[in-house]
Parts: sequence; C-alpha cells; structure tokens
Amino acid sequence: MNCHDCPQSCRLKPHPQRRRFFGLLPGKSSKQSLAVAHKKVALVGPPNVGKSLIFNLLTKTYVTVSNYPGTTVEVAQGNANVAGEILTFCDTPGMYSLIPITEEERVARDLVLSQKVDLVIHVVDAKNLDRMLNLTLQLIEAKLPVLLVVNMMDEARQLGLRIDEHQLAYQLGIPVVLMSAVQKIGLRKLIAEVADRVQPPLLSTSY
Ligand SMILES: Nc1nc2c(ncn2[C@@H]2O[C@H](COP(=O)(O)OP(=O)(O)O)[C@@H](O)[C@H]2O)c(=O)[nH]1
Ligand SMILES: [Mg+2]
Repeated sequence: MNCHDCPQSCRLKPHPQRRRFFGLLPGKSSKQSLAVAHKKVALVGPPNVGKSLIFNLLTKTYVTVSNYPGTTVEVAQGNANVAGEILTFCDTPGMYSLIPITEEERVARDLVLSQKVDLVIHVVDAKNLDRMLNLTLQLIEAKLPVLLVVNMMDEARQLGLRIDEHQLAYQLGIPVVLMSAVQKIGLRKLIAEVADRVQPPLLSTSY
C-alpha cells in the first residue's frame, strides 16, 4: 500500500523528503530545523582555500552535515542572520572546475547549477590567484551571481604579493573581498557584500 492509500493519521505528518534543502536530507546533528526555504548562499572553490573556516565564521552554530543524495560526499549547511535576513549557507566539497572529474566536484557542481542558489561565494587562495580564476570565469559564464573572496591574504602579503581588489572587481565585473579568514580580516566586508547581493530589490511601482 502506498502512503496515499493508508488510512493512518501519520500521513498527515510532513514527509521527510519535504524537509530537503539544497537537495539534502537533514543531518542527525541538526538542532534547528532548516526546513524553511531561506535564500541560499553556496561557498565553492578548490580544497584548502578556507571555505569551511569562512562557512564557520558566517554560520557560527546550528550546522547540519549530510551526505549528498546518492553519494558519500558530506555537505554542511547552516543558517545565519545577515542584515536581518536568515540565509542558508552551504559549504561545498572542493572543486577546481565546473567540468567535474571527482565525485566531490560533481556534487559541488550540482549544488550550484541544479539548485537555485541566490549567491555563489567563490573562495580562492591569494597565493595562487591566477590558477584559480578559471573557475570564477566559468561561474560568471554560467550566469551565476558570484562574489569572489581572495583568502589567505596574510600569507600572500608575507610573500610580498599585492592584489588590487578594485581593479580585480572591475576586470571581472563582480564584487571582490580580500580576506584573511584566520585573522577574521575582511569578514565584515564579506557580510556587507553578501547582504547587498541577497537583499530584495527596492519596491517599484509600475502603472
Ligand atoms: N594562513 C591562513 N590560513 C588559513 C586561512 N583561511 C583558512 N586557513 C587555513 O587553511 C586550512 C584549510 O582551511 P579549510 O577551511 O579547511 O579549507 P577548505 O578545504 O577550503 O574548506 C586550515 O588549516 C585553515 O586554518 C587564512 O586566511 N590564512
Ligand atoms: Mg572544507
């Protein structure tokens, strides 16, 4: 007998699938329901660039870790209040390109292309900026709303590297934030940029 034919009152309870969010089932560690559809922000980028650290700085608590459906790849998501609006952030597995080679890359690509994402934060390592901008260009070409975070600026500065964020933002046509996540430098600017990108457009009246 399928659920719809069953006379039991349990069918009135929400089906677990309805709690899917970002395509994920809620994890065991969740203390807060993530069932409400908030705007979604995905953190993407190669491994070891600081995505998870930035995700933790943004979400602080109530993080849910779940396997992406049909895979063993874990994806973390958590809510944060940004300028009065609750946003759901998703920490994706490492990805170098939108053309996936590994299962992690396929999951990350699915998360940004198959789900409706309101903002993609592409995190890169300032020390290897030129190698990492390829994915930024792919995300822009895919017409995704992209914000570039150039992280690890502390290490880049120690190597004598200088990055002109305004020039980079102008050349790419997207907002750019320089960060040193371990020192929380750039965090306020990142939050302000995220708030700007996800805020609803001003009400306009058309006659
Ligand atoms: N020096 C420095 N280390 C960082 C910075 N951000 C992250 N890390 C470190 O880089 C490593 C990888 O960070 P993680 O957040 O796991 O990267 P992910 O693989 O992109 O999620 C960790 O040891 C972090 O502490 C940063 O801005 N500066
Ligand atoms: Mg990580």
